[in-house]
Amino acid sequence: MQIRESRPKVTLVARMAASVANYDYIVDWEFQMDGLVRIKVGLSGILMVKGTQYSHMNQVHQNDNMYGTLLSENVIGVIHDHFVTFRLDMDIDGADNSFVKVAMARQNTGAGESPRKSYLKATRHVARTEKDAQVRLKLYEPSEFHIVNPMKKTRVGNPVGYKVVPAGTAASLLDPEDPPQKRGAFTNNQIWVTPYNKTEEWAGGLFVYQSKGEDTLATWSERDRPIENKDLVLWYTLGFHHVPCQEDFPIMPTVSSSFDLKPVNFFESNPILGQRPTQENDLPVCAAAATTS
Ligand SMILES: [Cu+2]
Repeated sequence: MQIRESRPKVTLVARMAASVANYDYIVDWEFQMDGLVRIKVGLSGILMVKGTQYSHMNQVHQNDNMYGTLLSENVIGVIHDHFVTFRLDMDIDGADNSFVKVAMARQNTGAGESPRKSYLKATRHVARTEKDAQVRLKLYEPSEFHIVNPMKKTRVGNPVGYKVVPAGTAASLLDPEDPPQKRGAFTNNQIWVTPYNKTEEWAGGLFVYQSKGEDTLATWSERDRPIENKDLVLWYTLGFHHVPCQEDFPIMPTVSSSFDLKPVNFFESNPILGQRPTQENDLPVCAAAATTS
């Protein structure tokens, strides 16, 4: 007898929408049944534009500094960035956690050892202090980023953890000494880990527009405090570079990106298996067409 079964995927979504100046930011927290938490950010709004004498690109000389795209007659959409930072007060099976970078690298085989030239190796590095946990993403030096509870182990002895899984993001291109970059210095890295401190809540500081960057995540983290087996806060920054295009005008279609918090040796096996259907009717009993008549 062949048993076939299908179930709808059920995801709990908690949505928050914030109107900030000329944009709306839609933040979705998706809680999935396999333990994955996907955090999505969607941006829509009205572009920041400036006036121009140009009404057609044939009037623009190569050396003219437009710093944007001609969207319509006499309207330029200026190049800009968006950064959304998440303050994640992680508590994996208890308050005291550690941050582990799992770096992947190519290992070359020795001469005559194998017909293969290379294979992959993963090396775990437990971050001891804050500076050890500042991460700039690199495609050709990949790492996984785990938050683990070193005191809690699975049946086979792995520390229980969740990993932060970056997806599409962007790094700031401004000069580090540029005033907006000093105020937004939390964008200097995509990941930071700090020991929990209730006064350190806003990555750009409390009074961003009046500040000289003296109260940001970057200044707090400069103290390089110990973060091993401590109550930790993980900061992840999602970025978007935006070179406007005509489709963004006069109102923008939604642009979105996301990152995941994914269980890594948190469950003993795939937590989906053996889960009960959410409703009785979710579990159809299928039979071959010939036997149903
Ligand atoms: Cu934009």
